[in-house]
Amino acid sequence: MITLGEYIVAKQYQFPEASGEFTRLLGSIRLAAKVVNREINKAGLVDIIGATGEENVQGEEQQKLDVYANEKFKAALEARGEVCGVTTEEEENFIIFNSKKQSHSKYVVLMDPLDGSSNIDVNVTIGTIFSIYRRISPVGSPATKEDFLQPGNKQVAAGYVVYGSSTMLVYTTGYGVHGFTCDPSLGVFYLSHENMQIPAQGNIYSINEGNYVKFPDGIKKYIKYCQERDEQTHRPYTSRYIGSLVADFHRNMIKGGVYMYPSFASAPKGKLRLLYECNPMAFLAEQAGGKATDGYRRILDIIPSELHERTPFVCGSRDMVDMVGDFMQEYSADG
Ligand code: P6P
Repeated sequence: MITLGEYIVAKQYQFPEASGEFTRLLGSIRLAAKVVNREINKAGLVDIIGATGEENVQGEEQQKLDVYANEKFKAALEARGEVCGVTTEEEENFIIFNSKKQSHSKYVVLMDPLDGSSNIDVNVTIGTIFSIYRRISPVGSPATKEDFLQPGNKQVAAGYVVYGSSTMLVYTTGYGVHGFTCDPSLGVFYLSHENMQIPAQGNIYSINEGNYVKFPDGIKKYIKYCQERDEQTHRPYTSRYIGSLVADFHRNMIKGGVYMYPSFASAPKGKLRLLYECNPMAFLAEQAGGKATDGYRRILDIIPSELHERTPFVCGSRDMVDMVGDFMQEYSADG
């Protein structure tokens, strides 16, 4: 039974230049995840469910737990002093941590502190997503916007916490994807899924078909396309859509499948945010043998221009993502 802390230290050799800062940085995320997990597990009993009556920078109704999670992760990152700045879904601009120690740190973090928060009040799985980069601005100076606008292929680490039937922290540092399950009696994350691999094929697709009613045949054409391409099996395809990216992604990591959030009329760039939702999930997917595109381009190669920019997103089993790409090119060719 290896704990997350022991595992991170044991793998520290993979970061010869790191002087333990990275280990302490991951430790601060682990701590905040435990604090948020504790609050989520009693959300129905304390005044922490429901909306705040405020809107976040996305114009979305803020849930009390959104704000709580945002504050706890920011506080943990600031207190540990291993990052010089953070961007979160809940903050309009990036936040600079500029104590002497913090301004000399090498890393910045981007986060969706609580993803899928519309599920909080109905007790459905939600998650936290994080993405870590080395800063490009000079150490000792305040973090700059450019530190946060790096392409996903520059990430040094990414991961998520899935608050489900059990709470798991899953992360990659570019050396595979590893999952840790929290023992609630001890509040300790133990290694439970080492070197996770997404099955190359699967029969689960996750999409909000309600967004695409203007293309009544669109998804049916995709499934038919998969089945024709899948001539060996013609397996029955299954729709599974939880409304929580982390939950859908995690299931597909284990069972195989594809998650899609293409653009549509009222969302020409799709809904998901490139920096703190799509890039970290794309890094994890590729490290687990899967793929992530915007239907055409590799997500990790997209050059960001804004902190909260959105992108169409297709992610999961390699062969199913390829089929979406082919299908979308063929389908859009049909007009
Ligand atoms: P819709 C949650 O807001 C989220 O960002 C993802 O976690 C989830 O997959 C998606 O949006 C749900 O969006 O439009 O289907 O409700």
